[in-house]
Amino acid sequence: MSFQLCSSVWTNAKLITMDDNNQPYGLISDGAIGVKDSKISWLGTMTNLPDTVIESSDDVIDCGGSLITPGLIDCHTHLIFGGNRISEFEKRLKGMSYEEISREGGGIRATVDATRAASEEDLFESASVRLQKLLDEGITTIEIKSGYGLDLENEIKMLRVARRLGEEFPIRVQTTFLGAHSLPSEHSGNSARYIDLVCKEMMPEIAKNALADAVDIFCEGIAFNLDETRRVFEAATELGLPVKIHAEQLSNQGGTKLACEFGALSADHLEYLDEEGIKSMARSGTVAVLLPGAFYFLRETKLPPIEKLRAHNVPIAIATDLNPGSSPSPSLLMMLNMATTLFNLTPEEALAGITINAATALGLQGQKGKLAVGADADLVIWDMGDPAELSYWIGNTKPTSIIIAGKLQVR
Ligand code: DI6
Ligand code: FE
Repeated sequence: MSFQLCSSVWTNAKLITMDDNNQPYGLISDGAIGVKDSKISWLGTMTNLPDTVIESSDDVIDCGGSLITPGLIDCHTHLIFGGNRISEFEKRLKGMSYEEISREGGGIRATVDATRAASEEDLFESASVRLQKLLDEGITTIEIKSGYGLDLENEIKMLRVARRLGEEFPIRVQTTFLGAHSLPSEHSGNSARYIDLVCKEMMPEIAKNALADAVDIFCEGIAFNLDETRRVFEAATELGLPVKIHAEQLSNQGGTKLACEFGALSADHLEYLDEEGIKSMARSGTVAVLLPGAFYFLRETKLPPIEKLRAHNVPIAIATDLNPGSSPSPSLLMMLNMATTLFNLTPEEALAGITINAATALGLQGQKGKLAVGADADLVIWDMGDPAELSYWIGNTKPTSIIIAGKLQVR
């Protein structure tokens, strides 16, 4: 037998590589892609596909002209939580605002109570149901935040569940410590003391146990201010953890600019971001993660500054923000549709937002989010002729096949 370059090869496919080849979507229209040992080992046009590759592969799958995209990436989720916020949703429908509910002690704090009351097993079970829905849609990499425990024990409980999801599901899980999501009621009126706890006790313990891949904070009038954000970022940097931020979601506090000083991977939400913040993102290579689900569900009317982000070449990612309060949607493809209809992204920009740019937002550029030799063999096959179709349907779009780390997922 000749040297085996690929153990499996998919032929006659439209490859949506999302890799720069001067074609929209990095398209290779009559392509083939081979994998070996969990990586992409060959990729090109059918014309250039060597016979020896086909002859030496264990498996050759004819795609009959279907699309193949990189595995999709949801780079901002709060997948793990107890309970739900249906009654709060009803209050908001009657006119109460998200901020009013939060100031009354509802909102994030209500989910903190329910998450603290839930066992690790309960949290694993409920998060598994949501994760399966994302997997069924072709999501092969996900970021999961803590932030509903808000004390050492419960933040660790959430992060352990996130790590276990990464072990028991084929999906790659990146975890984020979001201890500074909201001030827990037992620290009411003493934000400085809680931030002390986050920086001096929680974060070092979490880092020691390798439970977090990054650190996040909610910088907002109803959450933490710039000084507190700086303290959290300094502590994270000290521990060698990259940072990201929930910023300018409800007001312009300047959190993005500060995050960029710390080389943040991403700044997320950004409806109220100003030009100064955009310029600092361009300088630091920070990804703008836009969350159309939260924009829609909170009935926000101020659009994120898309035109200016484009003008300054800031990479844009799109994510579900899946959480019980502001974005209860386990569908990244629904977000793709909303990114085009609500935020005026082109279908190509939107798809880059859940592939190549989402990979960069997680620090996984080169490895995830594109079809290229040497990248992880996470592929999704779609019975579609045009990649714009991915953002065209409003929900319930399913791929034909999902391959993760070179392995076909049996569903
Ligand atoms: N902004 C959000 O949209 C989520 N967290 C945040 O900081 C919402 C979290 C929640 O309402 O439970
Ligand atoms: Fe969020």
